[in-house]
Parts: sequence; C-alpha cells; structure tokens
Amino acid sequence: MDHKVTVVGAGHVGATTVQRIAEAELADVAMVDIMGDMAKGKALDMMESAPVLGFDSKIEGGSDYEITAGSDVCVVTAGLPRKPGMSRDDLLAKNKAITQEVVGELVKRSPDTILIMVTNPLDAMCEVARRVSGFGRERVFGMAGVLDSARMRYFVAAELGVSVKDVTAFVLGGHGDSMVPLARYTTVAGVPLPELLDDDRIDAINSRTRKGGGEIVGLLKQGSAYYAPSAAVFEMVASILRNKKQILPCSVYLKGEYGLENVFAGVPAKLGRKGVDKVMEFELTNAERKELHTSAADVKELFEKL
Ligand code: TXD
Repeated sequence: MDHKVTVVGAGHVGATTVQRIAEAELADVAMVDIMGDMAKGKALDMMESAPVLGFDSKIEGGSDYEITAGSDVCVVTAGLPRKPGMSRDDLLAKNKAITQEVVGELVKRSPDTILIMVTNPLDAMCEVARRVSGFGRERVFGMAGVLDSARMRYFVAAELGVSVKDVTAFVLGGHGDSMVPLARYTTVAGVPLPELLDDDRIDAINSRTRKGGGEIVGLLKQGSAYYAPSAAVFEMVASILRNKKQILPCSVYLKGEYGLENVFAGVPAKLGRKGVDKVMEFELTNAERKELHTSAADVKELFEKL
C-alpha cells in the first residue's frame, strides 16, 4: 500500500480499527501492544482472513516499536480502563504515563507522523501528546466528536425513520458529560432538526447522545464501545490519507477560535493530508457558546491536574 498507519493498543478499539483499515486497503498497518505477543497474534489472525476477504494490506503486530517506523498516521488507543476503586484522577495519572511513553516511542521513529489520540480522558491525553511530541496542532488531535455525532445521527435517523445517510450532526466540546450536541447544525436532507422535531424530543436525543458511551458500557458489562469508535477513527484516517478534506468534529488545540485558547475541545475541523487543515468556526447562539465554554472549562480543569 502507499500509506502506513500505526495503531497502538491492540485491544477492542485498536484491533477493530486495524481490521477496518486493512479490509478497506487504506494502508499497511503496524499494531503495537504491551501485552506480549497479543498484537502479533491478532495481526496474524487478520492476515489469514486476507485471502478470503481479498485485501492486500499488510498487518504487522508486536510489542517492539521498530515495526512502526515511517508511519503516516499513528492512532493511540493504549490505556487502562477504570477499575473498581480507581478514581478518575488515578486513571488520569496512569493513562498520562502510558501516553507519554507511547507518544515518545512513536515520534522517535515517525517524526513526520500525524497523531490521532483515542485514549480517555481524551482531551487531556491530547494535551499530553502535544507536550511530548512538540507537534503543532495540525498533527496532534483527538477522536471523539465523530463518534458522538454518529450516535446522534443514528438516534435522529431512528426517531424519524429515515436513512442515516440523510442525517448530519455536530457534537462539539469536550468528550464528557458536558459535550454540546448542536441541534441547529443537525440536518435531515438539509433541513435543520428544530424544524422537524419538537424541543422535548430534541432534548431526549441530546441527552441520550451525552450518555451514549455509558449506555453501551451498561449493556456490555465488561469494557466499552468499540465498533462505532473504530468506525469514527477510520473515517478520520481516510480523510487524511485520501486528502478528502472532510469537515469532522475533532478535539483540536484552540488558539482563540470560539473564544477559547490553549485548550483541546471538539470543534469542526477540515482534515486533509497535512492533518487539521482548518478549524471551522460556526456561528453559535449565546446559549450554545456558553455550553461550549462550560465544557472547555471542564477540560481545562483536567489539564491542571496533568
Ligand atoms: O471517543 C473516544 N475517544 C473513545 C475513547 C471511545 C472508545 C474508547 N475510548 C478509550 O480508548 C477507552 O476509554 C480507552 O482509554 C481506550 C481504549 O479502549 P479499548 O476498549 O480498546 O480498551 P482495551 O480493549 O482495554 O485496549 C487497550 C489496550 C490493551 O490491549 C492494553 O494491553 C494496551 O492498550 N496497553 C498498552 N499498549 C501499549 N503500550 C502501553 N504502555 C499500554 N498500556 C496498555
């Protein structure tokens, strides 16, 4: 393949992302995990599916970062889940240490790469990666908004009984309980959602979107969502490698846009071959802007604990 992507963390999100990239022949893939030969085993298993599915992407797995050298894009899903008795701050400290180590190893071998962060707490891990890599914001950003927006799109399509393809949505802000679903910029065949649904139904969709991750956790009992998250990562990687310039909500380091500075928050970003091409500034009402600022303040609070 013309491109190479590394995915660190061969767990649920990581391995499913690798599978999606390889099956679409988007790139060759290196998959790294700290757990012994696990990544090697999953990579071999996927390669053995290639003759049946007919893809020629190469997948290499292991725990040695040498296999990642020269990657165009690196996706970081490595991390620990929150265990019983573990506070959010404990998790922050643990995943910060993992992210520091992983990003250091990656940029040593792929100095020109684009980093897509996935590990939670997402916006804080983006900041850790930015500090360790020293990259400009074009090359270090996070996946959350595409997932949150996909959830919202699905809920809207199901509510109205229309194709998911006709629904676009934008969820901005931090990847947490205070994320900001924007009904005014959510459209069905171009028609804004407030013209199609009453406030109560929109509120219900917004609330289900905010709690979307928790809903899946509650059903799975073990672990968290990965089919939709990996699809969201795939869309971002594809827009970058194919230079599609899709406008996707991503966690980007803001420099004054939306009145926010020096903080990562989900905003619409144009993604192309160089990474974030441009942060798009949608006009917001005072209420929407206030919600976005509240959400960004939550993220800043986490930054202070880093
Ligand atoms: O919207 C979003 N950004 C998210 C984020 C959506 C879904 C999942 N989200 C977060 O991604 C989740 O809260 C976790 O922080 C990550 C990964 O989720 P996943 O469900 O894939 O977790 P797993 O299955 O536990 O996989 C994590 C893997 C596991 O195989 C570990 O062995 C590995 O990470 N790991 C490491 N790999 C390399 N190096 C180090 N240091 C390391 N530590 C753990």
